[in-house]
Amino acid sequence: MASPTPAPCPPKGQALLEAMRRHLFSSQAKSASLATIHDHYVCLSLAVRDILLTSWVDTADTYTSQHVRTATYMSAEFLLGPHLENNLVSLGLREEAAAACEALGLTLEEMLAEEPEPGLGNGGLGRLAACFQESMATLELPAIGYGIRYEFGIFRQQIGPNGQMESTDPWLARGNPWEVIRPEWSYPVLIGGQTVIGVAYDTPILGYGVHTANTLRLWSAQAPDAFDFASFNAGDYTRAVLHKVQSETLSKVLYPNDELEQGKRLRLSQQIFFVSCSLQDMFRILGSQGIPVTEFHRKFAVQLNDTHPAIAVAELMRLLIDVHGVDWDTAWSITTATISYTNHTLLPEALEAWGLELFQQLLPRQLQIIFEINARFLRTLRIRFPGQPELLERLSLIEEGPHRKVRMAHLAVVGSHTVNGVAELHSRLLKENLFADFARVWPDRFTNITNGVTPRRWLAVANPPLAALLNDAIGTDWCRHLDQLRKLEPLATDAGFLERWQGVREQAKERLAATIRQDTGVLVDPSSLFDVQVKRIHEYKRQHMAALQVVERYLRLRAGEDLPPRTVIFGGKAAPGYAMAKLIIRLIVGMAEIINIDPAMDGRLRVIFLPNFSVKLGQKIYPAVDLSEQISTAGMEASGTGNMKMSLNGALTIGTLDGANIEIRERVGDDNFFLFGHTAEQLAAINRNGYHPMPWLENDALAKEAIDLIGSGHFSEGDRDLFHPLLANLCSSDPFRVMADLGDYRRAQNEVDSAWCDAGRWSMMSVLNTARCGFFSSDRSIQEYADRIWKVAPVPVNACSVIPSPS
Ligand code: Z57
Repeated sequence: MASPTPAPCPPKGQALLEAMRRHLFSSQAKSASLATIHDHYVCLSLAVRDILLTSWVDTADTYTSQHVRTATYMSAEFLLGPHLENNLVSLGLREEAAAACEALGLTLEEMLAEEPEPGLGNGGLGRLAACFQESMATLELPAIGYGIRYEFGIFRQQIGPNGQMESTDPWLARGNPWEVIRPEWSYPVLIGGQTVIGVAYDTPILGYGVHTANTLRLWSAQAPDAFDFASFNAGDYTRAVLHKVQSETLSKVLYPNDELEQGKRLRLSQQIFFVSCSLQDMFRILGSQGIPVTEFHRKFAVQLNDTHPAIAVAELMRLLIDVHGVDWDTAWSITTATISYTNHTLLPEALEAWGLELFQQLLPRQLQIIFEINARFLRTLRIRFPGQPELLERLSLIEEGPHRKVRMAHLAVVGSHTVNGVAELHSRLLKENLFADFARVWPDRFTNITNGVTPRRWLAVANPPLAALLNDAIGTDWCRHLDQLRKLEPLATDAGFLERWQGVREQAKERLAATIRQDTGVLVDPSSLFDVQVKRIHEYKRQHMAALQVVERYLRLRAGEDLPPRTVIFGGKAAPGYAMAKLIIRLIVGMAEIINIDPAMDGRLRVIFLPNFSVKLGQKIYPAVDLSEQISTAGMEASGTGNMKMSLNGALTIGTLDGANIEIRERVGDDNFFLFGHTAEQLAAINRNGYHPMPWLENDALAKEAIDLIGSGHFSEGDRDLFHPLLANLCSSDPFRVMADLGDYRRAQNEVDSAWCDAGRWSMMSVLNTARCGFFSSDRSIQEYADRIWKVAPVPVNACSVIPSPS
């Protein structure tokens, strides 16, 4: 419990400075004369950590003594981004930290730049998990995040003349001041007949302006102490060490695929590894609080972030039955009362299905349990739907055929009490397509919770000038209650306010221009329209459609057309094995090389590929976006969250009716959104009649000219073959319907050009985007999960002193 009489706390700015000096000596073992910038960064972080430890320890005490119901979020990815600035803002200490740095002859900016980001995720799914952790803490919800402490996060991307090059991300190489190892909390996991130990590493997740600091618990793989002692005794020392290395590779590296399942054995091992450790940890907590195992579902709600942790259904059954002696039926009630599952995609290539052979080798007992779950499930179906074997085959947890597979999505649906999609359209399509049969069986199991993003990182931290303007104009409440942004609406027509708004936007664009200069060497005009598409490179997101549009613009400018100046900025990683995505990057880089030096452009078109898109870089980009490109093929982007970050910071969207774009448009108003493209329904109808891109292309002289120019080698130093795979694909099957949407995309882009020319109106639309985006706070998403799925209530943590409100 927190102490009943709060002790007075020392002034925090002074405490920071003193703690930095102390840590230089006691943690870094250096004098000021030898200290590097990185040493100072570590000292500042440790000083901040000292301050937040009070909240962290008090939070754990409160949760333990009050036996609180707890939400656990299981995710193979947490794309956290740097901690330091976020923690400073949450503690209301940014100004104090800046002052402490200055007292030491440093700047806060150089400290922040030193922090390597924990890139333990690929894209939207991992970043969502990170936003959710922060919102759970801010809403004072008892929660634990469970995942993997990858030693190497998402690869670092460099861009050369041949496109993407990958290198490793050794983010832990210089230590990590934000984690605490808990060797006393480690658990054995049996995989393929060998035991691996998972050791807990805890990172505090601070709530904003509250005393709550929740825990993100990541598992690191270790060989058992007495590892392969038998072979060691037999003199085969090297073999023993090799085995040790093998088990420790489990948490070595994050698989760099977003929305592609490769069926790799190490990946399945990672999944059972972190899921089993997490569930064993929950049993340990239960036991330490004297709660019987049959109350598991009252103590814990477990959210599965996609199917990566879906093995939890079988593993929880195994632990209940084999380890804790519970009977099958009771175990099954507990499991389904505990688990719920979020689906994040409809793309078939992303749906996990593990070959039975591999499963049997690695996890024989869990497979046996899955078979039993399936047998019981199919039995009830046979009674409810007699004479429909095809229905049973479609619903089975096992995919039949020459290579039988375990369908992880089916395991997740059967083992959960609730299944949710991540935007209205996505959740509807889930019920109509992917899970249509399940929706017949259990219509009430399916629901929607639209994604959100945290306004702390994505507004307060990323865009301090905008935050200051908001504080001044509508008060400081928006940061915890993002709906308050509504108060901006009347200011959208206030000339004085619009001028300040413009000033804030210019600052952000100048800042990004400086980053672009540093990272690419290209000078861009901060007064030009910043047209931005940053996200993973994937054909369904259609970066190649945006690229075609840029080539068309280039042709029109060369032909003498008068178009307002634009800077088109791309960023994003391609999975190292995804050739088409890498070719798209290569095309953009080739275009940039030619267009940026063409004097005929006369400063009216610049193309930039910003290397190594990351959370850190995102924080610089999102505030500077004028036009947000959200152009996926309708029905394919489950939600999108970058769309929310941009709109929140005052960007206008050009987008399709896909994912959360639809809900953004509904809220900001159709006058303040550039809509184009076929709807998911229209595309389905087109598909039924057989789609071919040629008829669309034949009537489109400009598109043809653009494709011919690319094919001529204009952007590849005369190489006519380089982009052939991309162009041939577009002109033959065009799986993502680029040609069907290209003409309407151009029309919408022309509307953007005209709208941009009326600067006053553009500013007003920009304000209205921010004003009407409050719904897309991850606080709102988490409130919905807590109320409708987890049934967890806030548990305030007693504060040592009132945390100062942010400046
Ligand atoms: C991933 O980043 C997403 C879905 C997946 O199935 C995998 Br694997 C990775 C993304 C969706 O593509 C986005 O549309 C969505 O906004 C995000 O998950 C968070 O829900």
